[in-house]
Amino acid sequence: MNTDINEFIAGLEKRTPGETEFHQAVEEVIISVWDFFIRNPRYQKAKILERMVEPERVIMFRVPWVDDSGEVQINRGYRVEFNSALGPYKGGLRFHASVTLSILKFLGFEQTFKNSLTTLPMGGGKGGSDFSPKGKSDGEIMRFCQSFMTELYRHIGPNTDVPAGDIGVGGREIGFLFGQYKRIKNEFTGVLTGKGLGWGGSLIRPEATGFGSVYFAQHMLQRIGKDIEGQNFSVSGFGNVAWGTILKVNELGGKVITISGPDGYILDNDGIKGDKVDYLLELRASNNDIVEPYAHEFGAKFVADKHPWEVPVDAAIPCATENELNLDDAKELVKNGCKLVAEASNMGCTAEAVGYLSENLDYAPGKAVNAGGVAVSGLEMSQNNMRINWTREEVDMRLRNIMKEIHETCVNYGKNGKKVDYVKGANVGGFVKVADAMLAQGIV
Ligand code: 2IT
Repeated sequence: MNTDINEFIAGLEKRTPGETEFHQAVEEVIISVWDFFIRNPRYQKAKILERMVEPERVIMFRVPWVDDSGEVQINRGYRVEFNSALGPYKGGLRFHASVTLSILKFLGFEQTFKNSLTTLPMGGGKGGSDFSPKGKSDGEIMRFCQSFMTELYRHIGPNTDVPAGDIGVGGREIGFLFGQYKRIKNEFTGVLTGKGLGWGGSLIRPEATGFGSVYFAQHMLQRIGKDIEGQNFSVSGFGNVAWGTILKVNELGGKVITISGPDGYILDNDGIKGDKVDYLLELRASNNDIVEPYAHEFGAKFVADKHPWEVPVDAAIPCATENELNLDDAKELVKNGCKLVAEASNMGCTAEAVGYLSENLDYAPGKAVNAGGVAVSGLEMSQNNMRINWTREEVDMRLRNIMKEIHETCVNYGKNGKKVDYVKGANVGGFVKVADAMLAQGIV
């Protein structure tokens, strides 16, 4: 039996060579839950951790499509069905040139604990493709989505696996994917979330990841006697998560002064508000994947090839992608007086940055902070199954309650004297439910 954490990690690395992002995500969880695991022989005996780090199923497939010039293109499609102990596999699809099996395994692994934290009945999964929407026409995106779904449809279903969006997959892509699923299966079901409002989508789903992240940050701040109002925030990214985050920070009286893209970051000391927030949607819809045009449009400063973490702020909310904030960035934030980092991106901080931030300010990990997105996906599934639509107020009230409960779970499992170890809180809180369900369901 495995009672040595280093042996456990070495074994994992040996079985999954080169999957560095996956190793990073697993190690963080293993370190958090190890004591708990060792103290509970029934988990050890049933090899719960060993089973948890092995996806239930990995599907990889060819996605051929024809571009606008008539040339045949081949991409690779994936669905990692990680854990179904708590419900149907649930998690987004990512379309980005950087997508690898390692990245989707790390995302699917984290999704399992995140979904557990939401308290809703959802297992964990993730999928996507190395297809890059950058520079593609709407027609090309549609043909790619149709080809992708022509293979994926046989593996998913409203009670089996319910994908949604992630980086590179928004309302437009979900529409194309849903249309093809419906055409092949001749079934109108809630097989995807993030659907349009007129055809089965939920109010607040587009805003949910950002709104939920700010609700979570608000609880973190309130615990240390502060509030959103009057605070300056830095945000990275300029997609759906950044957009929702900025809307909610503004509503609660804070100010967001940065966004970023692969080309660099924008510094707008007047605050990103009003029309400027709507402009983010235009930037994303253009498929160019750059933020510099914002500077020309609104007379703000553009800093090429840099991350926004060098800007002095009270709080930072990373909203872009994994490992977007490293140890040097963490030191810079702390040096400049930042008091809080609420990670809205999945594994946005490197392991070294997490260590440094946790010691020097209040830091919470993506699987807790950004769980509002998948939580409202869960609410979309409920509405689809009941064939009703909840009001904006109803969905928002449920989202607020879920984020409050996730914060309480983190405090319960992560309290350490006056401080809260949000990493431990989120990991142990997410783990217990999944582990107990796996125990109850036998060796499967
Ligand atoms: O990382 C995430 O939680 C998502 N991309 C959302 C997943 C979902 O099923 O809504």
